[in-house]
Order: sequence, then C-alpha cells, then structure tokens
Amino acid sequence: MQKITVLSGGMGGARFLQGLLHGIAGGVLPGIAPDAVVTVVANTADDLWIHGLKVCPDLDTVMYTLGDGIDPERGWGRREETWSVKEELATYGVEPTWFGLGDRDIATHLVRTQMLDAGYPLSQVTEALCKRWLDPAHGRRLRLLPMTDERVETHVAIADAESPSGRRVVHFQEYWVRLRAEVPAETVVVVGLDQATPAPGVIDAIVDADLVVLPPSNPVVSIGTILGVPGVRDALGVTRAPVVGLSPIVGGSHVRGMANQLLGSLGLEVSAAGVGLHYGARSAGGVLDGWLVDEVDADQVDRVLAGGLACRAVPLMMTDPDATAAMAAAAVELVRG
Ligand code: FO1
Repeated sequence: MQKITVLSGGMGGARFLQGLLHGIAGGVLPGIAPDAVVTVVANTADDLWIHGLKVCPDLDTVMYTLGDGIDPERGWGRREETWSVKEELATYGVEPTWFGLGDRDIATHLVRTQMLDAGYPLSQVTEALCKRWLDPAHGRRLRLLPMTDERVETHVAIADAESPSGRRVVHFQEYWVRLRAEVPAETVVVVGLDQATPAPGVIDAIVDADLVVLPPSNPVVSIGTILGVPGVRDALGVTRAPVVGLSPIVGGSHVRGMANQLLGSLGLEVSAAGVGLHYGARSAGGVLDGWLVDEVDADQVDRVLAGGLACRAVPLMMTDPDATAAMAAAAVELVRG
C-alpha cells in the first residue's frame, strides 16, 4: 500500500488535504492507487494555553476540515458554532477577549486538556479525538500526527516604543489574531523547538513514505516549524520518497494568511521562486525535489530549475476539491520517476 506523508499547517494544508484525498479516491493521481494511505504531520507551534485549555489550531483545523466539522467561512473552529461561553467570559471581564473559543470547540479543548492532565501525550490525545472526527469517514487511510508531543510555541518580536528594549514579544496568536499581522515581525522565535523530539511515527512517516508533500502552508510558521523539529530535516534527506512542494505565494502575494508580512519582515523573498529556493533542493542540502508554482509565476520557473529543483507552472488556486486534486496530481507527476 502506498504511503503519502503531508507536512501541514492549518487552513492551506487542510484545504490541500481535502483535494489530495479527493484525488486519491478518484484515482486521478498518476501512479497512486485509491487505497494509498495519508499521514499528516501537523504544526503545533501555533498552540496556546488560554482560559486553562490547550488549543491546537492547526491540528483542529485539519481534523475539523477532513471530518467535515469546520466552519467553511472562517476556515477555523466549528460549523454551526455558538459563542455563549465567550460572551460570558467577556461579561466577567476575563482577558483575552481577542481570541474566541466557540462552545462546540471548547468541548474539544476540554477533552484534550483532561487527557493531557491525565498524562496522555498530545499524539495519543489527537488519536483519540480523530476516532470521532476522521476514522468514520477515512478509517485507516488517514492518520493525523502532531509534529511533536512537547510544548512548542511561536513567539514574535515586534517594535514597542514603550518598552526599554524598544521591542516586545507576543505569542503568534496575538500577532496574527489581535494585531492582524499588521506590524512588522522583527524576529520569530519558536520556543522549545530545539529541545523538541518528533512525535511517535513522524520520522517513520517521512522515511518510509512513497511521496512527501509540502502543501501551500506558511513556510515560516507552519512548515518551517515542522522542519525545525530535530530529526525531521535528516529524515527528509534520507527518505527514498520524492519530496514535492506547492507554492503558497501566487503573483507575489499569499493567497490567504500572513506570509507577506512574515516573510517580508524576516528578509525572505515573497515570491513563488523565493519560497521554493528557501526550502532548497535536496541535492543541495535542502528539502525539496520539486516545486510547483502558479501559472502567473511561470516566468520564475527557470530560476527554480537553476536551483536544482524540478519545477512547473500550473493553476494553484484551491477553489474546490477537483481543482486541488489536479494540483496534487501535477505535484505527483512533477516528481514521478
Ligand atoms: N482566528 C481569529 O482570527 N480569531 C479568533 O478568535 C480565532 C480563534 C480560534 C480558536 C480556535 C482555533 O483552532 C483557531 C482560532 N483562530 C482564530 C484561527 C487561528 O488563529 C489560526 O487557525 C491559526 O493559528 C493561524 O494559522
């Protein structure tokens, strides 16, 4: 049985996975049989503790999206959500109010927090939650793993005239949700990452894969964090699977999210070629064999090829599962053989 491993952030990764699974089931991926299994290694550096609950946004976005529980407009949290607890907390004057937990979503965080308090690692908590959300529809064909069981958090240093050092460090969620990523990120620090160990199954999922995919997630705070877990880059270096990525930047801008602000303020080039070359070719110590860019960035293909990567320009807008399945098929085709 063929094994596909996807390193995923939240919304972009989840939407790509919907199309990938749709394409596998439909047999439209060249050389991939409909019984192929998919392992998702999800970013956990967005995680935060709030109101005494452990919230795992990227794990939950993938889980809810592939379990058909996601709110399609927001792209996070539950469909048919209510906000009574959030409103009550605000009435009590409890902070922070800028990060909202829906009533249904809170049940997920209560189950997770109780299991963590009982000593279960995040990977086993995730497995338990997926028994409800993923197993009924996907069974053994889909597995969701946190990148690590240890606590890892992305913090962002921003300018702050009031503080003596002239800067302040905020949790990534405050940077993204409260500040709307509208202030430059001077540095991004992923607290705990260097000491983290890959969660059980993560390294094997990469080394034993037949294909590894980097979907259009944020290259710094979603994929970059997964690549930063000690052992993951080495696993990508030794796996016999081809490793292919899809650009999150189209026409010089992110499609959704905050890559422009983050990449730009960290001095990374905000372009399809720039991100692909940032990941780098495995032949040159990087992590990729191939990189897909959108048709509007076709003029950047030669630059990516010159960097030692296979590269094609194809439509990269994930407008619906069929379009996304076609992207996945193009990714497979790019690195086959
Ligand atoms: N994003 C917002 O813009 N506002 C929120 O209040 C908010 C709450 C929230 C709660 C649970 C969760 O899983 C995600 C939530 N998000 C919210 C989205 C979150 O910031 C993103 O999913 C990622 O962390 C960014 O990639």
